[in-house]
Amino acid sequence: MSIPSFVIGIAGGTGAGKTTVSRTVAETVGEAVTRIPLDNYYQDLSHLAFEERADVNYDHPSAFEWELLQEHLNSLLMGQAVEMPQYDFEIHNRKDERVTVEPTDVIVLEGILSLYDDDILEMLDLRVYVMTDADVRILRRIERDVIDRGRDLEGVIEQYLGTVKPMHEQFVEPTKKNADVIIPEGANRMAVDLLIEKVQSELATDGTDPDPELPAELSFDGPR
Ligand code: UZR
Ligand code: MG
Repeated sequence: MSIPSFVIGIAGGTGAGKTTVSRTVAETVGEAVTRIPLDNYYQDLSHLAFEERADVNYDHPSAFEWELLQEHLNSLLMGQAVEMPQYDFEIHNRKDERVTVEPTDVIVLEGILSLYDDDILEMLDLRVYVMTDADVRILRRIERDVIDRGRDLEGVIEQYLGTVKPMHEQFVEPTKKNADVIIPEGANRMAVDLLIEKVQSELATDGTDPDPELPAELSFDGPR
């Protein structure tokens, strides 16, 4: 177990490629990286019937349990393990079981509104926005929801036009201005490689002085 030294947030619209980018980073760098999908922090809606849950606006910030996410990130940053909820898209609800997540050197928070909440933004060392054209995103979304999540095409279109698109424009897209880096197209290999290099260099300098040989006024931590 370790105290995380580098926390990355990866935001962007549905189908932008956020999960692919963060999975590629996690798989390439290895076990020093822990992925926190924002999807797992959708509110617990067990008190609602399935039909009511299907009608919830999951693209609005109020759909997420921000306090729990903050609490978990804080715990991880203090070196404590958390019991992370799991989300089931087919039933639009949290699963009963949670998984234990141990803190590692690098944490990657990934989800549509990862760059939305001020308190969360403060915890992030690197803020990334994956920017993919809306037509590509809706095609991916149709493929994923119809094939992987057993939804029908009409429902996907209705949801997209009814909530996904307007909420994207109102809440997700504006968070682009909070980003340090914008990745055009999720699977952009060069951008992902640069991200991986950055993570690896952070791991290499973890907890050490940038260059102990340099006098303080010349080191990066010294006065500018
Ligand atoms: P990503 N979502 C569902 O479709 N059902 C749920 O129960 C919970 C979430 C969708 C959500 C959002 N929107 O667009 C998307 N709707 O999951 C976010 N409508 O996931 O970032 O992987 O696309
Ligand atoms: Mg995803």
